[in-house]
Amino acid sequence: MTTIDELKRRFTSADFLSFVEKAPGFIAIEVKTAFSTATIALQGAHVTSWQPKGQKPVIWLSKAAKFAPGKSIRGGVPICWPWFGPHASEAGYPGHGFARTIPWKLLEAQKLPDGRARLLFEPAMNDAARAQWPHASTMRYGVMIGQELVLALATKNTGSVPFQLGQALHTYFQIGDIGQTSIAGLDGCTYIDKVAKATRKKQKGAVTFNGEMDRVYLGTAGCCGIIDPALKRTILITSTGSRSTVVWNPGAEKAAKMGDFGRQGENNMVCVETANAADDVITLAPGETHRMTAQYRVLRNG
Ligand code: TA6
Repeated sequence: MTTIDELKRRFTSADFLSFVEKAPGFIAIEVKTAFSTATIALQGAHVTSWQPKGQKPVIWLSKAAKFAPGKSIRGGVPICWPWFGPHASEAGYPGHGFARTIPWKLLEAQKLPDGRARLLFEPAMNDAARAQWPHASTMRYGVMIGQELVLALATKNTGSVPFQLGQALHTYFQIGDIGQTSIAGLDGCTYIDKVAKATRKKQKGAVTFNGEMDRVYLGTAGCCGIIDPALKRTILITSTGSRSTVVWNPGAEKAAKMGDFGRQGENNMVCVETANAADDVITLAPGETHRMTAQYRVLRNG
């Protein structure tokens, strides 16, 4: 497990980084650039904040989020890997895979000539993870912090047989008021409606919210926008290597039951997840690498 002293020693010259211990054994990396600031927990390489200069935070983090080894963090950008949702056959395996609750290693951190910061992580697989994922693979996760936030997840099959890969960047976005918020760019897409017995429906127009919503949009085109009149902005989401977009808001009743949403947290967040899930799960051939990226940019509206 990486210690904070080891990080400070390795990245002494990186004046754009600072390392904090949010809780015993729970290290976070604070990144400052001319364009924006970000925080990344080493567990799960979990981006927990990103705030462009002059903007309100773009990434939502529950005020009741818990920072404990092995416990998923409510908010930020949980990495769902190497499966999305419940495991296909093992009910006892963790929902959304193990990547978000195991320790990761910071491999590299650079300040680019244009002022952006680029960090590269890889998961420190432990015995429990290997037991749940008996496939030869490597995985790298890149985080680019600037006027935009760019996340890149690359999985390589280093074995001799194909395997199925499900994944999502399960991003919680901060919004002013879920009741006024809409999502453009999914019109005409088929989705699995998980709050209606997983029936398949077709999206008509923009996505609007009225209580719990949990949808897996299939065959999506890699560009959508969260239109937030309350905060007078649109968050533009573009992706590559992703065929699914998951849209989730738990609604008041489910959020209250989850216990780590904070008071009415569900009013100020929406998950729009860049994913490969359900019909869009990837089959990775031996030697093949699959790369999925998500890019977030804030456009002011007024
Ligand atoms: O992405 C939506 C979803 O699959 C919902 O069904 C809900 O379970 C959410 O993820 C949060 O899951 P978590 O395991 O982080 O509580």
